[in-house]
Amino acid sequence: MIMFTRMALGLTTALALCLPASAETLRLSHNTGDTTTWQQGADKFAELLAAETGGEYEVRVFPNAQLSGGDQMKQAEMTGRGAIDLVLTSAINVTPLAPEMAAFSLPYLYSDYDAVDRTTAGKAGDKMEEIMAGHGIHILAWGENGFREVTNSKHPITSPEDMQGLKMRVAGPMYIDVMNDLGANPQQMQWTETFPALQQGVVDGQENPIGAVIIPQRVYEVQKYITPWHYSYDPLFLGISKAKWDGLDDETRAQFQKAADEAMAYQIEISREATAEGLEYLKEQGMEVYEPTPEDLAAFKEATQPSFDKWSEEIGADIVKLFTDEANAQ
Ligand code: X2X
Repeated sequence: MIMFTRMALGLTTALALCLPASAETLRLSHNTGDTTTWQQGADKFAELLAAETGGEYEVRVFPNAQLSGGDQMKQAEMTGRGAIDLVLTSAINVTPLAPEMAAFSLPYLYSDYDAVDRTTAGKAGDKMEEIMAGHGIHILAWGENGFREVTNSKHPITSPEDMQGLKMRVAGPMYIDVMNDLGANPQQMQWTETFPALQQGVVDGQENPIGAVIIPQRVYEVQKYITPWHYSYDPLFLGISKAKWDGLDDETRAQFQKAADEAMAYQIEISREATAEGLEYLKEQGMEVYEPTPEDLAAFKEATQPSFDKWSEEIGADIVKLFTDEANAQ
């Protein structure tokens, strides 16, 4: 009996040595549904972090901004004060907290993905990380929402004139100004409320990236027309509450970093793949695609220049220059 107890104790001790004392659960908030590439990126991070840390950290992913009562703009502020551990959200969502983050999404800033990647990997990205750290969020890695394309239920959008009077759902403040430039009637609305609003005709249209959001959230079921006008780019970032980050030792930080880098590289890859094949898929689902000509794009760009200028002032000329220099570098 004594022998048995000793053995049992020995076993328990051995087990305790190879299993983490107690796994810490971290809550990750994002504001799209559980079918998107955002969710897939978050799940990948959870899986990689558990593997890296031998199960010491468990990440629970909460979609649809559940942790901030459905308010997508509140997630960042809550992460900043440590009420949420991790956040995966897009730049436009944090502009109430850090207006500088709107720099990424200035109308027609980027011509392609290479231009985007130069800024997230360059001085512009570093500057944004510094600014977000000032709001209590340590950015681990950049991901991708993508180029935001316009859809609606009324008619094809071929020119700024076609936007006249359309009731457009938008996510954030800068897009209100851009839609006003185009003569549309913008309305700020939570993403989670947008599908029913489109379905019931409360709004006529919306704009979102094809691979990351439009396809996985089945926007084609409630919208007929799409124009890939690439008017604004929106990056994702995976951020951790700075208080949490500051409390981690160097080894653990390296594990978080590796998991975040790999998860966001994966999230960017699947978003770009889904976007590349996306228009074909949307046609099969019954959507009508208008592919704008270079002249059409020039007209949209010209029409939205007032918002570019207004928001450049809001963001600050130095920061805008970091972005334009890197976006336009060859
Ligand atoms: O709300 C949106 O449009 C979305 C999902 O793209 C963002 O979070 C900005």
